[in-house]
Parts: sequence; structure tokens; C-alpha cells
Amino acid sequence: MKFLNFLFLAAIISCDKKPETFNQKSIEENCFQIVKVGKETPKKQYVEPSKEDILQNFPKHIHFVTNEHKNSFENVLKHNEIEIKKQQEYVKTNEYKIYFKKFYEELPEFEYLARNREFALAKNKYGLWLIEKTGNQKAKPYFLGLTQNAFVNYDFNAPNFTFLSENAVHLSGSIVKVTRLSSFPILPKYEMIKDNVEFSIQLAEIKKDSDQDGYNDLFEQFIGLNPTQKDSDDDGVNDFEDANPRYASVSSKFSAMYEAIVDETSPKTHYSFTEVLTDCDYFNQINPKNRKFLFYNTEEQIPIKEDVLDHFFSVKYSKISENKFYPNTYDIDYADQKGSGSISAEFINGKWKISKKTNLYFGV
Ligand SMILES: [Ca+2]
Ligand SMILES: [Ca+2]
Ligand SMILES: [Ca+2]
Repeated sequence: MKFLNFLFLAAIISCDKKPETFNQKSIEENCFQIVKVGKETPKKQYVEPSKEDILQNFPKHIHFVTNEHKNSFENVLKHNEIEIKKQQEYVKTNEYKIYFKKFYEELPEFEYLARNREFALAKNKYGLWLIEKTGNQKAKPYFLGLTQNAFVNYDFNAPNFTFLSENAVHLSGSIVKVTRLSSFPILPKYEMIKDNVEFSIQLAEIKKDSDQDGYNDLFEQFIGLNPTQKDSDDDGVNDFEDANPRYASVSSKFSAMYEAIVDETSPKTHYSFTEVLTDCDYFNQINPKNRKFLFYNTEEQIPIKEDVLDHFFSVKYSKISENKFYPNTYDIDYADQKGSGSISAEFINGKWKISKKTNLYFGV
């Protein structure tokens, strides 16, 4: 029941900040609850894509043909849950750790599905990756750019199944329409668009890293970085090393507050970010030290559309409210997979003191 009970209790508090310039005004409005605004700007209506839209907008780098001799989608889906459980058990075994040793040792944050020659097929929260490990060279992950509309049917029982030919990655599955009920952490609902599909992606396409910054073009496109610029936000730190690669950091009192709230220690890998959806510049301009962030504003909705936003942005924050009773104290409501509650930030002697209170546990 991840977000079922989640409500941003828009504690509308008077705020006597008098914005002076246009820019200043927009930051204030985007960051603070202001009584004049009254309520949040209504969200843009999400328009569900038709099956034709999905086929038309299917990523151009993925070629597909239909193959009559494969399992039908209905059949695959029937066993999907059992297969996923089997895979979850398999990744805990020594057999798994030994079979994928050379990949696993370097990049344990991926889940490995199959191994062909010097390549492994792996997944993480963004989707499927091809990981190359040649000799003593460092393992190199390439994102495959398969959208949620490409349902891949891999053989969980055979980690040596063939997914690689000389020049391309081949996977079988179906093209589907996916609908998720954002309030429930349950499996999504699928509607079949094209059954028995063989997907193929050219290796050259997969390995393309136009700006040579370490992320392949397909990954940069997916997470909203610039595939033709090493340093997307032009702050002097290349995308691959940048802990906040979409927005240049700017120090300010409230950026420091957000840093104190969110910059918790976490394994800092190049292939996992904490995604935050916010229109508040104080928030997206933070300079994190302990983990990597991707900030998106509600207008761009990159890379995931409305129907899956809740699953991609696992922590949500409300705007800032000035505390009516305590001076120099600000409140933010939050919700994550574990529960929801409020964060209180007090500014004392130039430093932020943060306290977090969980009001509701989701029991997961
Ligand atoms: Ca790149
Ligand atoms: Ca780049
Ligand atoms: Ca940068």
C-alpha cells in the first residue's frame, strides 16, 4: 500500500516573503507554500497512449519481427510471477555468484540474467543492460534502451541462453501496453499489442557513446542527460562523475537545508541515482556528497510518464512550510516506500538541524 494513504496535507500557512524579482518570485512559489496560491497548481492531465501511439513511438533503435513459433504472451504472463520468484532465489545462490563472477565482482549492483562470450545480460531499476568484460579491462555497462512497452521473455532457467550474435543483441517477447495503479505496489497490468516478437538491437547502436563521457547514448537519452555533451549541466564535472548531473549546484541557505535532509550515505555507484521530482530550484541545485541524484521538474516528466511516476520517484517531498509556532523552523511532508511523515528543519547559528518524524508506516 505504498502511496495509498499518501496525501500532501497542504498546510497552508501565511508566508510574508515579498518576492522582488520575477525569478525570485518563481523560486519562492515553487519552493514554499504560499497562502495566495491556495493550492497546488493542477497537474497536467495524463493522456493514455493508444496502441497505435505505442507502436508509432516505439524506440527506433530496436528492430522487431514476429515469430510464430514462440510462446504466446498469455502463456508467458501466466508463469511470470513464478519465474520472477525463481530468479530471486537463484541470485542468492553460490552457483549464481560463481557463474557471473567476473561481472558480479566488479558490478554487484546489477542482477545478472545470462552470459554469452565476454558479455552479460543484466538488469537494474532502469531496465536491461549489456555488460562487457574483456580480459583485464574494466566491466563496461551499456543500457539497452528497451522501454516498458518491450516485454522481454528471458529464460530464467538457463543463464547461458543465447542473446548475442556477431553484431546484435536478440531478445524475444511482446510489445505491450502497461498500466500501473500508482497506489499499489502490485504487478502492472499488461495489454498485448504484438505477440511473439523478436527484438534486435545492433551492438554498434548499444555501444555508442557520442560524447565519450562513460555513459552510452541510450542511457543518457533515457535519464535525460545530453548524449552529445560530456558535461550536461556545464558545471565543470563530467556526467559520469557528477553527483547531480542535470542541474549545476548553487549554494544557498535552502540548498543547504535540502542537502542536510536528503544527502544520506548510500552506495555511490555510477548506475544508480536517487530520482527526485521537484520544481524548487533550492532543491535541484544541491551539491550532494554521499549519493547521486537526478532531478526532474514536473513539466518535463523525463523519463517516465505520469502512469509510472510513483514507481520511479520513490520518495516524495511537499513544498516548504514556515512553522507558525517556532521561529527559523520549516516543515516538509514526505512519503517513501516505508511510510510518510514530516521533516522539520531548524536553522540555528548558520547550521540546519533536521528531525524526521514518521506518522504512518506502510508495513513493508
Ligand atoms: Ca555519453
Ligand atoms: Ca553526456
Ligand atoms: Ca556536470
